[in-house]
Amino acid sequence: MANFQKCTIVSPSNETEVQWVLFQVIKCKAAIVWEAGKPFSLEEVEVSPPKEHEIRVKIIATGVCRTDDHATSPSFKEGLFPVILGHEGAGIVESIGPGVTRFKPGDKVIPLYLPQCGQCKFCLSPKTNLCERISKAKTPISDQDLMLDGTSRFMCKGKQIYHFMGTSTFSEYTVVVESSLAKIDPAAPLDKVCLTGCGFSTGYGAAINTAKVEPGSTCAVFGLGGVGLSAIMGCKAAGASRIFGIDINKSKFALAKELGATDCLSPEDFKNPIQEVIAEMTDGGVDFAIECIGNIKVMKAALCCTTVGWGTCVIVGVAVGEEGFVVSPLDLIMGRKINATFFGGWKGVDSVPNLVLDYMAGKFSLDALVSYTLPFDKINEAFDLMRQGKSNRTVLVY
Ligand code: PAD
Ligand code: ZN
Ligand code: ZN
Repeated sequence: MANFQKCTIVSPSNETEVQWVLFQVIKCKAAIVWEAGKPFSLEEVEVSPPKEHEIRVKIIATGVCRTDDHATSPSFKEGLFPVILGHEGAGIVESIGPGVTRFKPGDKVIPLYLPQCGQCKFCLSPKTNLCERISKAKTPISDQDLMLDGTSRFMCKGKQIYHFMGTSTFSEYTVVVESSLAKIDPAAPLDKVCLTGCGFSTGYGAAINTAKVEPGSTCAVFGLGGVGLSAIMGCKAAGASRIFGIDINKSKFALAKELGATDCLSPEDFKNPIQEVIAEMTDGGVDFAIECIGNIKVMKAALCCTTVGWGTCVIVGVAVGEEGFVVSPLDLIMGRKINATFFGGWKGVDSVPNLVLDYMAGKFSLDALVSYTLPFDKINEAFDLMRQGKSNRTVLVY
């Protein structure tokens, strides 16, 4: 009887029933990247039962974020392969491991790539949303390639497959640690609120929590993908009076304006560098600039388009394989500030359930960010749409 437990299980058709179940390996569909730079390969994987303080989740929907694309790039040196990527998912708890108290089968949940253990010095401080479980990672997206016991819960063709960011939502079933999971409202539509698992929360929080955009201020958001458009929503919610949306892809401008941008600019339309153009239009520079691309040159431009005295630049974009950029001490002495955000500054276990409720109460739109909803099997098409600049977010449903 050692492997049998009485528990509520969720069937593939999402019905719940109480059964004595043998905690067994589940065979399901997943998208594996076998080598850097290679497309996603749809495979049948074996997903082990959750161990102590772990939860096995049936993923219902997952967004596709640029960070997953960075992680497949050969220039991302810390990447481990074969891997199951995906970090913007929503699902239903299928089974729980020993010691789990906050969740039960059937709960609707969002996996969190930035955990909140609730006990470490970072979790206990209101100054950061970092958690010790991830604080020693070389890069924010290199950690949690395996579970805490140093093993994987995924096998395919006899090989161990790496996890990604502790979430691996490109698998129909995934296993996550209890502190990497937020419980959300049972009525939440999972094919929309999955965006609170990354893109929306990051951009919106970059404006509200990290930049701390003020009423009546001027803002510039560089990059109008899912993250940048969410930053525009954040600037608007914070009461900014003028919001520049900057992108080289002008097809992004209409939605940016709908969501709150007052001026949309393409750097390619001007002879002068975009930071000079913005400074001229704003009497010396904006109060807040937010970089949502992951391009070192644009990060520098974002800093330089802020006003001396108090201009704040927030970096959101992840630049992989890049050296960094030089900041002149004079910029800092003249009062410009530079900051960056990890998951929009939110402590996920506490905040994501509230963001979901705010969405359900109509405080902001996630629907506008979803350019396409596709079946999971079309994952490579979803990435092509992003690379071609044709989508802000594609949501894949299982
Ligand atoms: P995306 O690729 O959907 O959007 C990027 C946008 O930038 C596109 O609209 C591009 O056209 C535009 N763009 C590209 N180059 C330029 C340029 N030189 N000048 C102006 N515009 C340009 O990406 P996304 O919205 O999914 O993600 C944006 C970045 O944020 C990306 O680097 C991702 O890795 C990072 C990210 N960071 C966090 C975090 O916690 N810090 C979380 C989520 C995503
Ligand atoms: Zn992301
Ligand atoms: Zn912690």
